[in-house]
Amino acid sequence: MVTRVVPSVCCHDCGGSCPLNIYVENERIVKIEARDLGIPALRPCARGLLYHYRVHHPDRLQYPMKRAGERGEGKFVRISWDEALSEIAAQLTRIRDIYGPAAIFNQTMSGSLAQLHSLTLTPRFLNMAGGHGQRWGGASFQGGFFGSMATYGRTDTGNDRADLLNSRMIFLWGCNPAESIFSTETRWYLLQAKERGTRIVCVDPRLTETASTLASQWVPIRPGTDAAMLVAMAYVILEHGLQDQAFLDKHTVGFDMFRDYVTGEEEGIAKTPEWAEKITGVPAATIRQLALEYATSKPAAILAGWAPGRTSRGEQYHRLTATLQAMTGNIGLRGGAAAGLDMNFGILPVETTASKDYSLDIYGFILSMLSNPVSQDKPLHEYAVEGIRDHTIDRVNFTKIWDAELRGKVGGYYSDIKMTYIAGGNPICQAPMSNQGAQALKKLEFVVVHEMFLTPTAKFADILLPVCSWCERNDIRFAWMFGHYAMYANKAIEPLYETKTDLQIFTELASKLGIHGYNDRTEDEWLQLFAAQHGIPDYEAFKANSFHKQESPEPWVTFQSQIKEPERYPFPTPSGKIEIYCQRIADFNRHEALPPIPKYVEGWEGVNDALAEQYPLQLITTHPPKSVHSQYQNIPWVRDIEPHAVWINPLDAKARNIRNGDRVKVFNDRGIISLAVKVTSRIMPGVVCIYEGAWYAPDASGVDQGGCANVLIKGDHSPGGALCSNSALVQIEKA
Ligand SMILES: Nc1nc2c(c(=O)[nH]1)N[C@H]1C(S)=C(S)[C@@H](COP(=O)(O)OP(=O)(O)OC[C@H]3O[C@@H](n4cnc5c(=O)[nH]c(N)nc54)[C@H](O)[C@@H]3O)O[C@H]1N2
Ligand SMILES: Nc1nc2c(c(=O)[nH]1)N[C@H]1C(S)=C(S)[C@@H](COP(=O)(O)OP(=O)(O)OC[C@H]3O[C@@H](n4cnc5c(=O)[nH]c(N)nc54)[C@H](O)[C@@H]3O)O[C@H]1N2
Ligand code: SF4
Ligand SMILES: [Mo]
Repeated sequence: MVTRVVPSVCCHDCGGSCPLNIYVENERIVKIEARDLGIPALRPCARGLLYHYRVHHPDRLQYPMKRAGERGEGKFVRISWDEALSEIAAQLTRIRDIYGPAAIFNQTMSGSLAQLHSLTLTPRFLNMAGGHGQRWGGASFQGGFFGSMATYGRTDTGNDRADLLNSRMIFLWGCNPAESIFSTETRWYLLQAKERGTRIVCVDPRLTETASTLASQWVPIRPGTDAAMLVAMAYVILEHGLQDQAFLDKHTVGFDMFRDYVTGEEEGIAKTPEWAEKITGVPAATIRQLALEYATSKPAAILAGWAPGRTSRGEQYHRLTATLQAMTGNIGLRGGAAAGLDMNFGILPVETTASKDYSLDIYGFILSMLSNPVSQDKPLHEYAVEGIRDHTIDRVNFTKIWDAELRGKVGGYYSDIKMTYIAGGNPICQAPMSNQGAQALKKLEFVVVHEMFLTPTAKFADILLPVCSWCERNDIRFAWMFGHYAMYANKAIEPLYETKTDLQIFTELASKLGIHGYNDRTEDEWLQLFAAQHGIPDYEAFKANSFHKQESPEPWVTFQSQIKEPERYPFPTPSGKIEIYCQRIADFNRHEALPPIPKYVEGWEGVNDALAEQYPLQLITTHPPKSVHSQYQNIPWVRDIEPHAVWINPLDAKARNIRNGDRVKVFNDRGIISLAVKVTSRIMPGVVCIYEGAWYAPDASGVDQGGCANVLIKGDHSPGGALCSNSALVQIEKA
């Protein structure tokens, strides 16, 4: 038997990028191994190594299908590609002509995140077909995006992970790279740093694998209160005169106003560690100790995870991490960090003074989404501020799509939505308000889904199209942080059954609709062009090795030039400086929940909310360590090694007479889910955790037996537009 070994890279949406060898026998993938590039940091996890279980899963969708039963029932009949594409073209034209293009919505999410096959394919197609209803505010990092834009005018604020070796102290704030990756190299460099004696502190309501293996201190904190701890740390730094005043004077605007807020000059409340202890649950002595240690351990880095940003006032946390790094002069410095969004895509860092404010641009996707005839292309952060004034703007926030689909113009939205297009996403499970989502998808006139599997969302399709996995196509892949490398995802096998790539599908649909220019190159031509644009000299060698590393003398540190030569390299903000006070925020709005200087602003569904009487537990819905969102839910070994369960502290369990392994109901006004319970002191009292990603499976009485966390998450956003998947109050009872 001839075995072919295909060099490739894992293309999952985890922030990593891991080299793989894919073994193929008789057009079947029989094994996937780690490919040794001599870079010890780049080691894949089980999801990459077992991807063939998804590729060759017996439930793979094999041919195009058309709905047979009621919408959502999951009954389909086989049709031909030509019938399927003709029906989509006809329905799209009908709906666009009757209701206008804004009636067609794009709900594609992160199913495909390589550079060519990406989430831009859907909006590109819909824009060329006349425009579409668009969203603002994403699921992932809107809090960081907004905070970064406000403070730095830029979102690509990350440093090379290798630079962590230069830090004397590292905060992993709501950040769990041992399990949620964030660039494959992160945990390896953290381990090296720890071995060198760097102090690593994890601030997290849970004792994660990161906290227990990489950190020297775990600081449990109430969800959504991180801003208060950061403000109190600023208080201690000021109290001891430890701020880097020269840095603040030279590189920032608005620090005086921030200082007055912190000391209590502004509103009479000094933001002492004792003040913060009541809000955060973190002992004042701990806050003091950490603040003093931080301010005297230069260079220090705060790695700002995105989970605290997914709370009802999440952008304040992101702005404060940047403000503290500025107060301690730790920006643009080896071993420091700019915080903010803390992400960086691509092979080569580019020193730019330009503002980068469109979220999809930062990924460097090959096919642009082009401009949308229906929606204005203004900077996205402006939508954030308009969005809290009212929601009659020409976009719908990610968290309110179901509501917009259900209520349309009557509900104050800009359009009545009639059709949705989902090409890579499982929004019933992954967007808030799953119960409402099921209602919304039933109400629409037409639903198209491109999928590998019959997911809870795919069940609602009118036309369901089978797509290839990333082993059945060619692509290029970057990680979320510069490692100065790109990887080539080589096609290991031909597309199985009748599957096609999303790009092929949209290309064929475009030609059915008489659209020119959707895609005028082959896969290989696009990738070759892209490689050349990114300075990869020999495309064939890149493809054969599946790897290109751009040599760089030392690890990249963002904003080094801005700090060294501020006249030549101003920050891309209106003031040219780091904006602790943001005039743009002040100009657009006077909403107290979105102040122009970063503050702790109490949000909804925290411990002081009136709802806490009825629903006393704070729910966080963390990314599943052994899955990519909802993607491994149908792989039995994942369920075996990571049984789906709600985490609860022994004190809270005892008070409810609940024992480890019991089946429980977790509920609030938005719904009820049923799942097993994991009693563990690895989560702080008062907080419970359910991993996102479980497949929604309501029973006849409406109780979700799948245990999908998004049944319980509110369909509302932070003022800056963030999904609030870590701001929800619930109660738990024995089932
Ligand atoms: N409660 C809660 N909800 C969350 C989060 C949270 O923390 N808590 N996190 C949010 C975040 S950060 C994100 S990024 C989103 C992710 O949300 P989604 O992107 O909806 O998540 P996935 O479950 O990965 O769904 C992707 C789907 O695409 C399919 N797929 C895979 N490859 C392809 C392909 O090439 N083409 C097509 N057409 N389909 C493909 C997969 O089978 C899968 O069903 O979830 C968000 N939802
Ligand atoms: N294994 C795995 N890795 C992934 C993904 C996946 O699905 N699975 N998804 C990828 C994607 S798309 C994204 S966007 C990233 C998301 O990565 P993150 O944004 O880091 O998200 P989470 O894993 O949800 O949360 C990280 C940690 O924050 C803690 N946390 C939750 N709420 C709070 C809070 O209010 N304050 C503080 N201090 N901590 C809090 C959680 O307990 C958790 O340990 O992960 C990526 N990596
Ligand atoms: S899922 Fe992420 S960490 Fe795991 S192999 Fe794939 S890219 Fe690497
Ligand atoms: Mo994400």
